[in-house]
Amino acid sequence: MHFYVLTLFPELIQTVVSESIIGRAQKKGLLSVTAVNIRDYSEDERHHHVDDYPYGGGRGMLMQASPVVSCCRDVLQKTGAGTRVIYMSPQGKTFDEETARELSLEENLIFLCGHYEGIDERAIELCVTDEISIGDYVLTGGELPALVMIDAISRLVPGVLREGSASEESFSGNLLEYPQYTRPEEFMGLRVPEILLSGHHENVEKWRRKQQIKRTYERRPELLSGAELTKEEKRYLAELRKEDCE
Ligand code: 4GX
Repeated sequence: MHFYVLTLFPELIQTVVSESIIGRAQKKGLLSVTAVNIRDYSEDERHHHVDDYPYGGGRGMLMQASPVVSCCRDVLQKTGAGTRVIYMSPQGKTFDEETARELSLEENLIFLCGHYEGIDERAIELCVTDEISIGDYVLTGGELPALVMIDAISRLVPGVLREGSASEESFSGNLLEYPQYTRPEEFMGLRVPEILLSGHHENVEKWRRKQQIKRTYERRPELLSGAELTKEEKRYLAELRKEDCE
C-alpha cells in the first residue's frame, strides 16, 4: 500500500509516520507514506507563493488551483490515472471503519490537504475523487485528518498488526471492547474480576462477550443493530433493557 500526502507541511507528515507501528510497517516494506510538498509546484519562481485572495472578497487566502493540480498530476503519473484522490474537508462523507476497510484494498491512495481557508474549487473539481471528513469539528488543516485515515487504513493491511488483532476489536463486530486488567490483583482497593483469575477459559470468553454487550448497550446502543448475537446473548441484552425500564 502506498500513501501520498499532498501538503504544505511535509515534515509534519514524515515525523508522525516514521514512529511506532506505521514506521515499523514501512521498514518491513508493507507500506510507504510519501509527503509531497505542494510548494514545490508553485508557479511563482521568486517567492514560491501558493495562495491568493478569494474572488468576490472575504476573509483570508485560498490555495491556488495550479500548484495543487500540477502536484496531483505528478503523483498520478507514478500511480496511474485511476488512483483515488481524497480531499480532507468537513463537507465530506464521515470516515468510518467500513470506509477504512474499503480503502485498504487500494494499491495507492492520494490525500490532498488544504490549508488557509481552503482550495480553489477548480482544483477539487479536476483532481478529487472522494471528499472525506473525520468528524463534525473544524481543524486548521487537512494533515491531521489524513494521518488519522492513514493510521486506520494501515492497521488493516495484512502483516501490519499481529495476526487476528484487527478483526477482534471494537467496531469489527460492531461491539465495543471488554475491560482488561494486568498485575497486580488489587490496586487502590480495586480487585480484578474473580472470573479472570479462575483459569476457566470458556467462562472468561462468555464474561468478556457479556461485558462487550453491556458496554455497547450503555455507551453506543446504536451499534447493537449491526452486531451478530447468539440466542443466549440476545437474552442477556433483553435482560439489560428490562432492568433499565424498572
Ligand atoms: N475532517 N479541516 C481542511 C482546510 C479547509 C478550509 C476551508 C476547506 C475549506 C477536516 C475534518 C477539517 C479544516 C480540513 C479545514 N478546507 N478535514 N481544512 N473535520 O476540519 O477532515
